[in-house]
Amino acid sequence: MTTLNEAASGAAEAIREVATTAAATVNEAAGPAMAAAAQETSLTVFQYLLVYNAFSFTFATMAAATLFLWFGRSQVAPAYKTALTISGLVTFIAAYHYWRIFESWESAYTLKDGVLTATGYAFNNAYRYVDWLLTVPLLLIELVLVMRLSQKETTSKALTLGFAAALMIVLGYPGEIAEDNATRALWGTLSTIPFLYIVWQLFVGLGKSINSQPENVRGLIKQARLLTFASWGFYPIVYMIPYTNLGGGAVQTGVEVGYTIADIVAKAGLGVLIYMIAIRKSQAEYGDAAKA
Ligand code: RET
Repeated sequence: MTTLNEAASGAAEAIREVATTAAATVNEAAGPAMAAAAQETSLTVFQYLLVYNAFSFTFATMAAATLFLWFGRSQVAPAYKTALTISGLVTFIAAYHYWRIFESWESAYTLKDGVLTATGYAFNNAYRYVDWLLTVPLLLIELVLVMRLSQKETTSKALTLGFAAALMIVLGYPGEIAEDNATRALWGTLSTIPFLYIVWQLFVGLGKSINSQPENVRGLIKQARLLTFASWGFYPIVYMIPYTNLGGGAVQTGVEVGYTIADIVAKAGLGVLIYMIAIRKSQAEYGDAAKA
């Protein structure tokens, strides 16, 4: 019995040894292959720098817009201060995320002696979606606030538009990170449903209340609505860049730079328009805004 046990444990030991050696060999073989994979990138040096500079520029733009909008609060009537506070919050949240996106881009690649290599650290594009999840509902609320509708209308519009915006972002993310175009198209289509609802609300729903606005701001509010519509329409177009047969590097550059341009227009651009609307409405309703 003892001999049998001894034989069995000896056999087990031998098997363990063989398995360990085999695993070590596999690891040795996979090691250099994995290291080599980490070096590959289809980005050119130009594309890498273009995205790098776009992120850096956008961080500066968002930070500057935040200061402008928050300092601008003192120039408008109390009723419009919240709209400027929120507008500045949107650009503040964006500035933070662009800083993180920039850092993530920096750590994903190294550019040394004119040679671009991937470090193996993944570029994190979840920052973008987390940013949108926070800022898109705020942007819509900002647009509703500056119109100064009745309490009931403000609450119901802010809630339904905010919810639809969050749904649009949550449904878009699985498609954004999908490897294949079919999955991308599926989630993109689902995300388009709340997107169309928002566009319809902006044009039809808010359109009605525009007519009750003071004469001198109607044009600006329409402009703000149009700017929102045009910049928002740009996002799904950028989302579709991977369907083209441009190379991997060009696709990645197009997506990053495209979303970045859209973000500047949708956040900082809209912020400036909101500021102008608030100033004009303060003047129309209170005369000198500073005294109001
Ligand atoms: C996704 C996925 C594909 C379908 C659609 C999309 C729409 C995105 C939009 C984003 C807007 C972002 C803004 C950010 C600024 O703070 C998610 C790309 C329709 C409209 C305004």
